[in-house]
Amino acid sequence: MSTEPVSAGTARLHVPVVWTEDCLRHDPAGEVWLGTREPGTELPQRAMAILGALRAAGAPILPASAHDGAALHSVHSPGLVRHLATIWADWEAGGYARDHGRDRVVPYVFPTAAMLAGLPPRLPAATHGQVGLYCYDTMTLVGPGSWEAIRAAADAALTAASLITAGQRASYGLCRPPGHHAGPAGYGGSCYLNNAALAAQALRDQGAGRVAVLDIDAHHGNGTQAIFYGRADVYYGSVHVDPGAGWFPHYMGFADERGTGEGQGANRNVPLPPGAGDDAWLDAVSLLAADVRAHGADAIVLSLGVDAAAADPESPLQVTADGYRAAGELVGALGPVAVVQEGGYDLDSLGEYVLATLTGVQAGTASHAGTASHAGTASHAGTASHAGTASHAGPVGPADAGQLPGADAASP
Ligand code: SP5
Ligand code: ZN
Repeated sequence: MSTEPVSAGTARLHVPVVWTEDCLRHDPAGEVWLGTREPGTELPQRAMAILGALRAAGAPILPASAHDGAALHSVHSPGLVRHLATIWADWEAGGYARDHGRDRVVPYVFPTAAMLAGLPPRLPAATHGQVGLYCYDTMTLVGPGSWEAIRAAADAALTAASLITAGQRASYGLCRPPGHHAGPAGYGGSCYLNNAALAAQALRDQGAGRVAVLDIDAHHGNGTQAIFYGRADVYYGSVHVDPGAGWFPHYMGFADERGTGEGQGANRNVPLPPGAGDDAWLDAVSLLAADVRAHGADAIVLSLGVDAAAADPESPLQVTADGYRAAGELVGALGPVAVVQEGGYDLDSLGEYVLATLTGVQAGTASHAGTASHAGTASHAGTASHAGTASHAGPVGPADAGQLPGADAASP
């Protein structure tokens, strides 16, 4: 190994990549934007592009292990989970596809506050009415294989979290569909279940006293924010294109959203103007990293969207692959990191950007190798001699497991 020539471009990636082909089964077949069906950008080829780049870099690829439905209820309402699991079968049984030419599930009535005028939402009798209770936009379609992929993505994130608990310094869940726009009881933004939130909650349940979710997708992770907004034990920090400048998710992601109750101060949004590049973006990541150090975290979940890339069609941010590598290093230095894939839609550069980020995470985590109190137990080729566990006072900040609210604080 020491005789192997290593240059920046060819360094091996040792971060275990969790992947299951079921993630390819979701075929949204476009998105309805402003009333018109468009081809959409959340394609199965995204996952293949990422997988190809990571495989070429020598990363170990591990299968996701299956988790039961109850694992999904740790951050989501049973109603949402049941809806996602059954809506396609109901849609087919209702003849919407066969008799009416509606080949995907799309809502058309939404129980907004403006409609309900204070009344509680009921579960509509009609299948086509029910969709709007759970799905908050028209861009997040459900089809025949969607549920299998949604489950697989959640499994990948949960497996990545378990690897951290077992002692890995870094892990990566190649999740598709993405998750950070999915909230406790609702989905949208091409997201169905919140993979990163599931990973964060799993890390808590497996012994991490405090967890931080850092979100560097180009869009604000409104779902993750909503899930943890009232909690001090899971910090959420996000850098994203300013929703106040007209960008999705439009209604959330502003700088004055700082958490509520016990969670006051444990939420931080750094909105950037359209056109912002590496300098402003990395300043924001540094600010969030400092916030995590001040707050304390035994484990980190990195919501990795690479749609801040200059070439990405879905965001006006102009971040380079070097910028992402630097961000990965900053985040990796904070503690053990479970990386979870979010957005990123430029098929030509996606793989390069994810690899750059994971390479940075790997370098960053090397800076705290051996600082934790006992060696890890995970045994994957190429990742040996890692120290660190999520269940002990972590490499950063105050550790205070035991005084913090438990998992039930997140019950939707
Ligand atoms: C996970 C993630 O990155 N979700 C982002 C969802 C944001 N989608 C916003 C779509 C806005 C409309 N797209 C414009 C297409 C123009 N042809
Ligand atoms: Zn995004």
